[in-house]
Amino acid sequence: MYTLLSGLYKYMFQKDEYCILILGLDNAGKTTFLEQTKTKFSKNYKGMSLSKITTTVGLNIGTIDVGKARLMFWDLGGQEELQSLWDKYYAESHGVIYVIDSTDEGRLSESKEAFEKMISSEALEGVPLLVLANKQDVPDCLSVPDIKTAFSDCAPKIGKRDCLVQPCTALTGALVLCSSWSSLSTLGLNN
Ligand code: G3D
Repeated sequence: MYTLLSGLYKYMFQKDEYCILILGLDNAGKTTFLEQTKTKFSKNYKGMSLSKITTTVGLNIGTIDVGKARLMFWDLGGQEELQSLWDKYYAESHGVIYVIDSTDEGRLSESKEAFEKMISSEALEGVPLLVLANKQDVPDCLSVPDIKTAFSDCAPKIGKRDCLVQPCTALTGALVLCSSWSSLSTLGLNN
């Protein structure tokens, strides 16, 4: 009887847990994206002032519940010396959000190299990717087609896994909420 009841309880209330990595170069807007997401999806979470966010050094963690899914985000530092730590988290991850600073054309090739190295990892084979072209509020920033063109030679390495590139403004949350989350849903991470 206890087993039956506990099974029923788990079926009704237990959430499926997914680990999502938030990766990208330093200054891309990873922490800002995570803060906006937590503010929107966590009832009692009072977000930190976005103007006080400093670039990720080490790891920021956030958990949100969306429907029957619990999403655990790991926002990893993007400085060159910290990128070598990314692969320690790959085996645990169910999805990757890769954030690009659309205003920083000068570092786009650096970002592409980090992206290419990341998707080349066997541990991430088949893991869905959501690429966010962030800072779309800034006039004359790179558009999604610009970024797709710059990253086009990564296509063979992306292979058959789900991959979407979305415009995003983490600072205001405007596009973060409407497009990024429907994208996660499309990728099957948001039940
Ligand atoms: P990181 O965690 O990837 O290192 P942060 O990046 O989240 O710390 O953001 C780096 C800088 O980019 C921050 O500015 C932040 O406010 C800014 N930023 C993040 N998202 C956006 C966006 O959508 N639009 C604009 N215009 N700026 C954004 P500071 O000045 O604090 O360094």
